[in-house]
Amino acid sequence: MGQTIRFGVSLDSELLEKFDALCEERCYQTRSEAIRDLIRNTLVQKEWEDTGNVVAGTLTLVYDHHKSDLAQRLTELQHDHHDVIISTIHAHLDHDNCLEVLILKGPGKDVQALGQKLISTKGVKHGKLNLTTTGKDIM
Ligand code: NI
Repeated sequence: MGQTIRFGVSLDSELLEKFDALCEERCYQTRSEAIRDLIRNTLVQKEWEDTGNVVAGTLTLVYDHHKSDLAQRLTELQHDHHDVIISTIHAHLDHDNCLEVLILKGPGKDVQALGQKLISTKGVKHGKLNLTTTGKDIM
């Protein structure tokens, strides 16, 4: 971790008002902490865009396990990509619906491709991939 540097930011007053309102809404104690989070989020996003980097993330899927061979197809896809799946949690939401959360880690392009394959599998009602970083290069 480097030393802390103070720097000034020039900003339109209306934009600053909106930013301060956002800081309050999101419970930031100081503008600095909010700006640090914004910078970190942008750096994390850049990491995923650079698809060769290793990313971590979760994929949430909701599906009806009665739908033809859907559960089996999802399991097969997961076995085909076991190298990027760290863990899977399955919850039976109700009589029909299942919720699955996959914890993923691997090259950005592989994690995103698997996420897209699973989400677009016919019969999946909802899917969302949330990517983050291993944090290795971010303070
Ligand atoms: Ni289930």
